[in-house]
Amino acid sequence: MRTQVGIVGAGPAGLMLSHMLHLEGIESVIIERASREHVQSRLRAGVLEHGTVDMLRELGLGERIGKIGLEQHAIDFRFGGESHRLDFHQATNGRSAWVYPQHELVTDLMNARMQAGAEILFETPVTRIDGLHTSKPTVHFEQGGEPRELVCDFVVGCDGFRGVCRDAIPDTVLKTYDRVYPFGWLGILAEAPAPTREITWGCHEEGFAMLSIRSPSVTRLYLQCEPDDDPDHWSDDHIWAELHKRLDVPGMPPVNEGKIMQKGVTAMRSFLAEPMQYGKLFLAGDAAHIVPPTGAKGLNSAMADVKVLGRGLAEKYRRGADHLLERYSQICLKRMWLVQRFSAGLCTMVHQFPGDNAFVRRLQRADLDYMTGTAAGRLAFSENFTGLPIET
Ligand code: RFL
Repeated sequence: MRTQVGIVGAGPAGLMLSHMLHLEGIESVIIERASREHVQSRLRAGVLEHGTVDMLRELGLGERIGKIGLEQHAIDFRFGGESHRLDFHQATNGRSAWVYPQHELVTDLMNARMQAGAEILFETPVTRIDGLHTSKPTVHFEQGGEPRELVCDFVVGCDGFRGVCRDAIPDTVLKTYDRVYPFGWLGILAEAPAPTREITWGCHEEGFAMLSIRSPSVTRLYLQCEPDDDPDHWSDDHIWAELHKRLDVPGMPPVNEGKIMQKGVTAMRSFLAEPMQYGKLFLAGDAAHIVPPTGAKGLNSAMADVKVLGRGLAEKYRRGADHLLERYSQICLKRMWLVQRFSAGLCTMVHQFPGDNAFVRRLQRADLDYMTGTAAGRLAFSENFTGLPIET
């Protein structure tokens, strides 16, 4: 098999890149380890930045988000027994965020690619890639248990944190940065109307909690827990008691209880790999970087990488210009370190770390007071939360 751009992974990064390339008349093949059903049903991210939504609209993918996406103007931070509403729409003169679940975005992308007759191979795990410094970079994969090869001009690793593409960069070249947090998130999906349309964060001295509307009858809720907690150790009664304790404040409607439809624990880490390009290989999305979910940046950062890469490849094929492609890693890393700074900072501000003393806890409180109670604090949060600019 041969194609222009071989893409490993049919997550949001791989599908979006393939869609962008198609609009530019560039051929691609996506090779995905899992089944189509599995890819489309994974419940993950839920909050999109202003720039991500603009990008979806510009690329003809704005219809369903216009119908079922929920535009957000503020976050309600709850601490000290009070509500502190931070209006990021006002602080940024009109920028928003949208609640739009990742599986809906993946469905939009999958439908667009399928309608255009895209070549996406499912249940075909990639085993390795090679030839990255030759004119025939090759993706080796398995199909029905048989070894197969895809020869391309460029290979893009959109295969997530546990993919194989990053391994193709030699240890002497690749530098990784990592922080593992001593807690995780227990996430539930509940058949219950959210008490408010706005995302609510409980910054409580017994642990963080978060609430986000998913639809008029479904709420997504998270609780800080042990990083290796077994979700089955949390009874429904215990979950609701903790959510009430960490999120409810006087004068605001309490958390609504309902049937718990899904329950899982996510560990938390910050991770970044440098460089994001090696020969004819480019890494995009979780393959290159992971952030704790607190800042809602993982999916959005994947979209930012793909925007730069899609334009770079378009310039290369259209005009033979290498300018943007050569700067891909540098452009993405510069933005990504700012995203890491925001995500790690926010994660540290709102969670309880085992062993922290009273002084550290008062500093956390002072950070929350500054962020919600001063114009400078509100602006800094709002610029980052609604999305930093993407240089292309
Ligand atoms: P993905 O989605 O992990 O897709 C990678 C794909 O590659 C495939 N793959 C392979 N295919 C072939 N051969 C191999 N050897 C392969 N190895 C892997 C996999 O099967 C998969 O299909 O990476 P991508 O495309 O970079 O997208 C990244 C996002 O999925 C991720 O960053 C977000 O979900 C993170 N995230 C959030 N991001 C946001 O922007 N806003 C949010 O509100 C938000 N909330 C979250 C989140 C992630 C969470 N979890 C579960 C980690 C909330 C949670 C709880």
